[in-house]
Amino acid sequence: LTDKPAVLVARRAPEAVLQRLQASFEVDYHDGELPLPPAELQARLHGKAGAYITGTERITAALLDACPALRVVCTMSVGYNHIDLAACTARGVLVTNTPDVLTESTADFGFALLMATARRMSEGERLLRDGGWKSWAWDFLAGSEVHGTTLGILGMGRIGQAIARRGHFGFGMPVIYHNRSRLPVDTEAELGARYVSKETLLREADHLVLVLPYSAEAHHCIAAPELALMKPTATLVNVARGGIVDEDALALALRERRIAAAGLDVFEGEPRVNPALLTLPNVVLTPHIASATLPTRRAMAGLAADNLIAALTGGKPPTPLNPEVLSA
Ligand code: 8YV
Repeated sequence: LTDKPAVLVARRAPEAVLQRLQASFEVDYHDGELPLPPAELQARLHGKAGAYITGTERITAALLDACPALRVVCTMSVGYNHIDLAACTARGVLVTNTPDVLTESTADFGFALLMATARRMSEGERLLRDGGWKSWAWDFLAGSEVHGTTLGILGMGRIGQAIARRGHFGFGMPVIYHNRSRLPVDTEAELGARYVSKETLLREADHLVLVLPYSAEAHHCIAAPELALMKPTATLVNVARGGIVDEDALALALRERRIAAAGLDVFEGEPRVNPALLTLPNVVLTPHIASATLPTRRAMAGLAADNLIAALTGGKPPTPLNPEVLSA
């Protein structure tokens, strides 16, 4: 018998992180790449004080009610739309996420996806691998310009600002953005960013990057009417959550060339991908890897562990989402 708190580590974690957790806790470890089915997640969380999860395991009010011993949920992700935060707060369950440590690598990937999409990299590689590279023409695989064109950002949080910085300083791009709230004037000046309405953003962006958190309000906020406002030469990039975009409407707009191309790292039903997207030439599709560098993933896992250890050993969790439960 041990007096260490019991926790569930619900997905494979880096070895060093697991060892730190095992030093502090009685760890029930799901050493797998697939998420636990919801019923098994609930069964294994029962009686545990803490949960170390990723961006996939859903934490619902019903699950919380079935696991009354649970005091803290630490997700190894910055997004937390998979967690019912209000239900956690109402039950005094602390929730933590992993902001900041993934900002720069996610912005790198967002910009890379923009480049790959505008410059038709996947299409070119597919053609080459399929033996279709036979000739040269002046417009062979000619794409859209990136440098000097207008970069639009929907959702100007930490990652949005990091992408804006890359566009402004690296590629001489005028930046326009729309967000729930305006940035301070000096931050706008530093990023060369201009606040505009959502409609102006859609109309004026040459490359539009979605980096807003997912919520009921953000669900399908890019659908047919929004796509209709975009330039036929524009590209759309999504590194946020799939549910922000109406994928059927997007596939139609891409097929009819009402926008030029899209780069998507996230999908509404992932890991399932809408078949309408899979057959289009003018898309770059990646399997939700915007934060996937080893240093960043280690930092995210380490921060999730820091939060879990602090929360259950009387320390101060570094990145709480509902710090009010700590003072209750
Ligand atoms: C994660 C993410 O890879 O942080 C997020 O919100 O979407 C990604 O960085 C994913 O959620 C796994 O935890």
